[in-house]
Amino acid sequence: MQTPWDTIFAARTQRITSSAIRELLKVTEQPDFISFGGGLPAPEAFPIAEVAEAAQRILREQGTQALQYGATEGYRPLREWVAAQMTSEGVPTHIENVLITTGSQQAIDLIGKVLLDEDDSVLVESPTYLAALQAWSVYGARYLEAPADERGMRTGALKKLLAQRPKLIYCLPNFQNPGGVTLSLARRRQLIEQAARYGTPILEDDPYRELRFEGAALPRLITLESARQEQHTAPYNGNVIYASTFSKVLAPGLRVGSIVAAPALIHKLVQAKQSTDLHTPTFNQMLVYELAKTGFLKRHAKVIAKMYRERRDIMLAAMQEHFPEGVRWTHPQGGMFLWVTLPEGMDAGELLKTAIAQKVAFVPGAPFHPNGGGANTLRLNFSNATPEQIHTGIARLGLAISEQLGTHSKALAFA
Ligand code: N5F
Repeated sequence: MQTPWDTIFAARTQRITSSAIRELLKVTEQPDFISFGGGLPAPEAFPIAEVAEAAQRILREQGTQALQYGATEGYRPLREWVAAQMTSEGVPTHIENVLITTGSQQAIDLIGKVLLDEDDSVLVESPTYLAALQAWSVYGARYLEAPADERGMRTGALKKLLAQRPKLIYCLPNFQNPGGVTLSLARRRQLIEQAARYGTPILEDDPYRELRFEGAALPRLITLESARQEQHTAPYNGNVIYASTFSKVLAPGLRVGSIVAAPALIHKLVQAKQSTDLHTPTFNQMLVYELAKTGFLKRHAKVIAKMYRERRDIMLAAMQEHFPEGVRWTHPQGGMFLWVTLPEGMDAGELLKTAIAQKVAFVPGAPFHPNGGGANTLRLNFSNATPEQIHTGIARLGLAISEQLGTHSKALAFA
């Protein structure tokens, strides 16, 4: 007898859904397809020669260690590097504050695993990173939404929301995914202050920080919060959980990220990670460390930011040229995404069908809204396509929007 799989899945699998981004990746693999969908780095920016050279050196000099199991906490020199980095940014960080993760996606998942009980709520920006929602929904999370505008999460709404006692606040302060917006300094301060009042932890998810195109960098939430702590020596013991990743400044295929947080939380996260994957690949961690310790990654981030800035500018100009009136979009100061709002009543999911027929894709905005809404919004990635593809792709998309808009206004006229 064949196993009836559908009938034996655990009850929680009903809450496991597939990511709109991952699903889209399959469609966009066709030739001549232009994708503004997934947040993929520009392949031209991968430092292949440097990685090859470091890999050979590691295998030659530390080959047995590189290929062996390692500690769940992570490769010690890389943890020390992260700690030194954060300390220099005003957060007194000890190695016991640091956990190396398999990408920051794992950080998000592990945090859900150790903090969220069924029906616990998480306060999120709206819209927010859909794969965080996807991860936490499995643990039975519910969501409270603080809407975001051009200056990030609207902190005016916080008091009322925090009174509902969410377990966690999830915030993406820099070049937010999906909005592309950056949390202002005043709002950063308000967020820290309000969260401290209730003792609510904040997960600061910050993968795009190094990819700033213009303007001065704003302090991290963890840095602002650390300054408020009574204790100014390591280990850091505050309420902010800082998640970072090497995916955007080096390569996502290596799957290396990090968490900096209070030792008591790190300890629990380590236990949770043990049963998940034992540890992040040793070889990959050593590679990251080799490229980080020399300052190469810092310099390389600047090269990437320059490339993405050019792509953002091309996309903004092309949208100005090709998008019909009534369509609005954000102007990110960095990162990889911008956010488009179509005229009220239009449906980005419907638009995607027309767009795919014209060989261009984006991620519809609805899945970034945990409690519904956002049907007329969409996310565009500008890092992965070449300048030529951006020109062509935005022209195709403009045409698709105009077509849809025509049908839409006709439908309205006849209604
Ligand atoms: O560190 P890593 O590679 O696991 O990145 C996860 C992650 C965590 N937090 C935020 C805010 C992110 O934007 C990401 C990466 N997100 C990309 C996206 O398109 O939204 C990558 C998804 C790529 C994919 O699903 O193939």
